[in-house]
Amino acid sequence: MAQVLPAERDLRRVIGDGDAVPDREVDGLTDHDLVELYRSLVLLRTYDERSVVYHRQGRIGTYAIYWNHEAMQAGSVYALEDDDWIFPSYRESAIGLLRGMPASTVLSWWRGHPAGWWNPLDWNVASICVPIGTHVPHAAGLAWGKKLRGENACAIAYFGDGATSEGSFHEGANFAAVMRAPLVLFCNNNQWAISTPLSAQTAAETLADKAVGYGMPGVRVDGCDVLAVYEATREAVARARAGEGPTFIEAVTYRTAPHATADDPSAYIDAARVEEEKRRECLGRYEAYLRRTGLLSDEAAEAVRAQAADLMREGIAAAEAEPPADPGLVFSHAYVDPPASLTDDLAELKRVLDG
Ligand SMILES: Cc1ncc(C[n+]2csc(CCOP(=O)(O)OP(=O)(O)O)c2C)c(N)n1
Ligand SMILES: [Mg+2]
Repeated sequence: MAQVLPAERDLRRVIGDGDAVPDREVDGLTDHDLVELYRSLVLLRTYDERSVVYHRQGRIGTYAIYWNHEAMQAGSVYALEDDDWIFPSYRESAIGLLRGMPASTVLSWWRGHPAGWWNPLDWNVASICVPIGTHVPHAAGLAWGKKLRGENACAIAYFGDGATSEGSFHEGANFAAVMRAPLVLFCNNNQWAISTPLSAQTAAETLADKAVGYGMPGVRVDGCDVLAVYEATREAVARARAGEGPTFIEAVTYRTAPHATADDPSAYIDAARVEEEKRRECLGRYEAYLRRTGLLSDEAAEAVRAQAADLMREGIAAAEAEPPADPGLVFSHAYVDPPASLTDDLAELKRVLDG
């Protein structure tokens, strides 16, 4: 029997507050690693902030904002090897950038253009999953397959607090634990599922407690602390590679942006809490940490930001240079034998577009 410990209740932290709470160090991380993590954070932040502007300009469609979720994504991906598979939800739409995927590809996805349909094998990044939690069993299956083939790679699935109420989360978590699949279950607990607060989502004291029921360790980490996220994920990955099965990571944060560009959170959110959380947002905290350790100058920070801004400028230009998509694609790939009504709908769409 696997020995299952009660979930770590306390939030794991590495970055202090520059005052009473001291900084810790993560074993094995070099100065180069620390600066690379900064690059990742800035890249993701720049993608997110530019995307909101592009949305307002009508250049991309509805967009799921991930502002202040960057530390969870950058820290966890940095703990992976390139052979490891990433299964993102819409909240991690741009996570492929950390593997070198062009910004134009992700922007095309949000433009609803087929240039945004990448081949998962090219980056070991699965398609962005919009249905809540349905990618968890996919990730568990892929991880189990890696184990059966004797490969060393693992998989990580990203999902939200709301996803832990879905059947597919349960099925994937249970299956991975029973099969000892090399899987990391990474829960972004931003405390909201659109307008549903965490208190209405679960009666469990913490989400990490759920791990115990599946027979896997559960870890709680400060989701705004990129180094704590890295450290926790590195341990989970080591367990996975050692044949010890999955780990559930609950990264705790608070959603400070709307759920997506189509949402108006003023109807339900606590505005004072949002302001408080914004003051401890993950990029600013990491920047302050790097300055305390003497690893980041104003010039270096500016150069990293300028590089990310250039990448986005080139990305949107490349996405907009794509030839218009064939509207027929909307009707493809769903049916082997499309029903007659779809043929009629396609003909009508073409008439409207041509007219
Ligand atoms: C199966 C399914 N049911 C409902 C929805 C509608 N929906 C979109 S986002 C969302 C909230 C998900 O919240 P959470 O899992 O906490 O992720 P977050 O958006 O906070 O990252 C819901 C219910 C969906 N996309 N898929
Ligand atoms: Mg959520």
